Amino acid sequence: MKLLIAIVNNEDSAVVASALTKEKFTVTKLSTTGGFLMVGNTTFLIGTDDNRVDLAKSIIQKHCMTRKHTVNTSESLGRGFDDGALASEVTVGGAMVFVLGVEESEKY
Ligand code: 2BA
Repeated sequence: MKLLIAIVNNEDSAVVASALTKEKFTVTKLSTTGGFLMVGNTTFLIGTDDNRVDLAKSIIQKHCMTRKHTVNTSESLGRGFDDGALASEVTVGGAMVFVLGVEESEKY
């Protein structure tokens, strides 16, 4: 069994959750915050059999878009007030997906 941790843009999260559950994945959706931009994103926890990992990844990839984000002064806290980083543009996602091995999974 594997645990996927998928960090996606808030704007894609509803369609990703819907597409995953439609394919019978069980997901937990967490409200999270990126440490660089300090803006909200969504983290999915997806526990699944090894042979379904590629399907989950392809669903996430299909529904997550890359976006440009202009960084402004009020979002500088996460970068330690680094003046050089202000008013710059970064490319955010698609999605960031980590795949972890699960030693044990039990439901009570
Ligand atoms: P944030 O940390 O808010 O990062 C937003 C975007 O800012 C990143 O997009 C990247 O383009 C840029 N960025 C992040 N850290 C940077 C740095 N130290 N220097 C310069 N630019 C930087 P993505 O790479 O698509 O990441 C989107 C979100 O996914 C991140 O939001 C974070 O919440 C998460 N994430 C990405 N990689 C991660 C990792 N290795 N570990 C944990 N979380 C990660």
